Amino acid sequence: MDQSSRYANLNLREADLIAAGRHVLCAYRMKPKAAAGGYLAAAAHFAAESSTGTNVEVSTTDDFTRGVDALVYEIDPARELMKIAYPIELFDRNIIDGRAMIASFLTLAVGNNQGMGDIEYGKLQDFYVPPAYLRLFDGPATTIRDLWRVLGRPVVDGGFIVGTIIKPKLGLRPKPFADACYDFWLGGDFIKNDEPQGNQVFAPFRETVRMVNEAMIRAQDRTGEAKLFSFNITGDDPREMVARGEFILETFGRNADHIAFLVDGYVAGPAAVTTARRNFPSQYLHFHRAGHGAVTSPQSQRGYTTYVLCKMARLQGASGIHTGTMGFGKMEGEPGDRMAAVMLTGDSCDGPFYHQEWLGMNPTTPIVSGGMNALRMPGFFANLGHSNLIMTAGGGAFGHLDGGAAGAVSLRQAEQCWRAGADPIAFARDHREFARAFESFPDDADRLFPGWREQLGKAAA
Ligand code: RUB
Repeated sequence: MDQSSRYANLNLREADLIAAGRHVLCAYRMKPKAAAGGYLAAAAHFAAESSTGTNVEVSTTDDFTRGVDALVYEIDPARELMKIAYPIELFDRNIIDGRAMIASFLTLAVGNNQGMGDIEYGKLQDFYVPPAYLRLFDGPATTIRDLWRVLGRPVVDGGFIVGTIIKPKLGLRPKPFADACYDFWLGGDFIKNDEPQGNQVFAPFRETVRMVNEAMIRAQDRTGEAKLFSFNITGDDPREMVARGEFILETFGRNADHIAFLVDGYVAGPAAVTTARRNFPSQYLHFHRAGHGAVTSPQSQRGYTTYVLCKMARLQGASGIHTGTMGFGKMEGEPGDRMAAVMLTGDSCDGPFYHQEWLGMNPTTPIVSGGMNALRMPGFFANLGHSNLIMTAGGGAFGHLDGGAAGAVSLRQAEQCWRAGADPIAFARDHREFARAFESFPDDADRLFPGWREQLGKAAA
């Protein structure tokens, strides 16, 4: 059934829709199946299934219903581009406080439409949120400014936060885990749990938390610097997340503001993110995105993009989210991914299809992670253009030949090298830990800095 007379209006102008402020606008890359009856008919069915309709007309529809239909307002079949306007009334709101929820946005915009029989694929590329809907989202309660404050830095342009992920990913008992933390903190600022670390039988949660607290106190005493830890509190059950969070804060006591809470926001979903955001509004909320590649990868024709994931995370209230390494690390990504990092921190941002005004909503820190080491960093920063962010390098710290503390120092020196605009090989001559990164990661050194062995000579040995 062709529903385009009801669910499409190609005369609508995007600028008018934005000016009226009553619709969430979504841009998809969509391809219909051959039997769909043409691009517009498929698009209209997509909009129907994502709002008030189904594949047939139902007798219960009335005039009010038709007033909240989602409408296809632009198509470009050659580019597989389809844009849909969703009236904001369609989206579910909390009964407890009238606030919006990302679960409802996803249920409509990336819900049933992902499995329709007449659609080959439809992937959400960008979305625009009008002010009347934007203000219903929590947004971040804490930001990188809170971490800079703990570190004793300026709260504007407080700079690079040197981080790691305790490796190995699994298999450390509490003592070696805490020892690794102490070692890294001698040179670095921030440690996060690797995302599967929690309450394994060989590393009971409470014992590990107590030992990390002791390691933090020792590292702070030794260095005279504040240290930060991001604990994984992800769970299927909100009560489990709250129990973990409360135990951590109680254990860290006077250092509780040095603690971030990490939530695996893709696998555990928006409910888990909001559990952390609302139960612990004073803590930095670290959105880890393990699993997101299943839908965000350029190889995946369905789902949504990394940009969309990041935008949803800011709305939900993530203080920071992983943005990938933009092609400089081990995970999929490309230099153009910086658009997501810019969107997360700005107040007025251009996305791939839409301009978004954030109206003062707190920013979300880009967290850069995945296969980074000191040698890959100068290129990364040159592409992004700033270093007001958190980078966590697991292999890049604990894979350093001289251990975690030297690894941390090499990461800090790499950022200094970029900021000074120095030639990395020349900089390495009088920065020992950075020089040793060349020996530690020789494949990267050969690829990025051919001739480094001859030029560095003894400095790296
Ligand atoms: C990093 C690591 C992180 C990834 C996730 O370890 O395992 O979980 O950063 O990727 P290492 P992303 O530094 O040893 O590679 O940040 O892209 O979500």
